[in-house]
Amino acid sequence: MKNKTRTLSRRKFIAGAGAMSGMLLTGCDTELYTPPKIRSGLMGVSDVLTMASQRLLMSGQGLVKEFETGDITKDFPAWGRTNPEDESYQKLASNEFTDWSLSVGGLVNRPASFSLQDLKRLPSRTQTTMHICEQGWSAIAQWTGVPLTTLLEAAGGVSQEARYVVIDTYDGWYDAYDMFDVVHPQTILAYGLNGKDIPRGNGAPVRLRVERHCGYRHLKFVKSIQVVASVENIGRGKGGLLSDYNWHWYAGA
Ligand SMILES: Nc1nc2c(c(=O)[nH]1)N[C@H]1C(S)=C(S)[C@@H](COP(=O)(O)O)O[C@H]1N2
Ligand SMILES: [Mo]
Repeated sequence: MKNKTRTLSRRKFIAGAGAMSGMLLTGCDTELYTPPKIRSGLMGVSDVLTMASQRLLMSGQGLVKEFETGDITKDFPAWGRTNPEDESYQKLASNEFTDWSLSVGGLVNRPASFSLQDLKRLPSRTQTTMHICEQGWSAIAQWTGVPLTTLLEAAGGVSQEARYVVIDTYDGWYDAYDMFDVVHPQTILAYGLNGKDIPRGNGAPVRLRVERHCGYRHLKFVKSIQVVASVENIGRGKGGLLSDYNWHWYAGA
């Protein structure tokens, strides 16, 4: 956020619209997040992951509010891109994504590819959360998917140098997530929306849920995942499509 005042007034606007009333932590509330205190000074996230004791790291991280199923918004919007034109995507979609697979590469110990069935066989998490789009709407839905940490562990864990997870999608969006977001318990690769497979418009077959962030970071139509030490060589090097092209979500929205 370059301009704090405008960011805050934007949030006040959302609160004024009643979308965030009574909520402590929610999507977009990145300012409230304080990095956890770790006893022995600096400790690489990769160490923490390989020690399988992410709880130490996560203990300082708040969860966003989770709602009851009765709070779910009828007809969750399909917003932004709703059907990637990409030829390979269309081919996969025409076959119910049976041939879809997610490659997990880069700084993982055992690069691997996961089919939708593989993902569904891994331990899952279900969460009912409020999605807040920076363009002025919000809605509650229940998402089911694989925690990103679980997936990285299925790929052998990450190496010492790992700092970001970069996600590419079938409509050309990409973004990078730091390890605090990656190990956050509510960061999942979702394949279910309100108990059913995610519909095309909401990012079929798999979309990211990264609950503390605004709508645009919840990438849909996930294509591949790579773990990197730096975002220098990703896109134009600023860590995501929107930063690369100077699109600031609060500008004029
Ligand atoms: N790949 C991709 N991901 C995307 C978008 C998009 O156009 N393409 N739109 C973003 C925005 S701005 C929002 S608010 C949410 C919308 O998710 P929904 O369509 O499930 O409501 O997806 C985000 N992820
Ligand atoms: Mo959005």
